[in-house]
Amino acid sequence: MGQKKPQVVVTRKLPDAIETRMMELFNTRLNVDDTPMTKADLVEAVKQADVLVSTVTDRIDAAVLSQAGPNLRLIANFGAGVDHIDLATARQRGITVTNTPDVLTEDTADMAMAMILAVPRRLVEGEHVIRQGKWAGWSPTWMLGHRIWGKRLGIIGMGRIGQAVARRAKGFGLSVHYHNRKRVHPEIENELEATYWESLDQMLARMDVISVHCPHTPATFHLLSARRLKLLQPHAYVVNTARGEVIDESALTRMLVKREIAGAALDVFENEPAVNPKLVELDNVLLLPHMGSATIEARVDMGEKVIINIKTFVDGHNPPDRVLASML
Ligand code: 8YV
Repeated sequence: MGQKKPQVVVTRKLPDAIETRMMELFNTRLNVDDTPMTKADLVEAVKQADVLVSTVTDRIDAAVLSQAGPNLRLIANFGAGVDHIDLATARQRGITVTNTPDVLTEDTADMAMAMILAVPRRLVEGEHVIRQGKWAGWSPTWMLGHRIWGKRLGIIGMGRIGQAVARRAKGFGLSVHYHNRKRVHPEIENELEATYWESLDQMLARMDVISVHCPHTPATFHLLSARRLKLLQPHAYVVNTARGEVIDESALTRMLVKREIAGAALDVFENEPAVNPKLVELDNVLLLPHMGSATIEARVDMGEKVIINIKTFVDGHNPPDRVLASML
């Protein structure tokens, strides 16, 4: 006789192939019209589910978890970042949390690299000129941006994605600098020809481009504070594909408005999907709607990871991508 299938509640629409496989393997409740769940929906979901498949748009805080039914044993997050889940409360209640690292590394790094190139070379501005019918023809001194080759890139957070960005940056002739809680292995440092800065403040003051790749945790909230942003050189660019909360968005916006730094490329924001309206008015800023891992390949692979995490967990094993509060 087969094992009883777990009740799995999926909070958002996932790729078809993933949903179909989940329907085969588990008692799955899908969200086919993809309406983001309200707090009340989430409470209902945690009451019913053995396993909750969450995404970045679900705020699974202590208030939600306090209403979880006795059966909720696993939150299998679709995504690498877990800052929307109260991990401490989950642990207290004996709920395991898993995520989907690795499979989105290369795509997110591609997006970061594209953003590192796009603002200094004014890609979006140029495109707008043509679409608005304002191109009067080539001129030797018009639409000049800044060279990337030979400049210094400061990476904040040298984990998987930070390293993948560093490899790309090397190919574009950038010299790689980084700040991380821990210095990475000398072999990796050598391969990337990367310079470690124990002091983030010192690194910020010397870089041409800063790219953020650390998770959002209590320790990294507003890591790029108003004070630290002031350390940047006036010709510096800031790129963020990690989490909006790592940068004080209001302070960054004020500096961009006053042209105290050269520009920014942001794929993530403090209050998504809201974007500071002042940012939208600026031409030295590229704004993207949290698209870092948005390839069909990444989203299918993320779904596969979710399935593997659930399957191993319900079969009584440690799921491969357990998130431990001590990792953060
Ligand atoms: C995902 C992300 O799209 O994985 C992450 O942490 O930020 C994104 O790439 C999102 O989290 C899916 O839940």
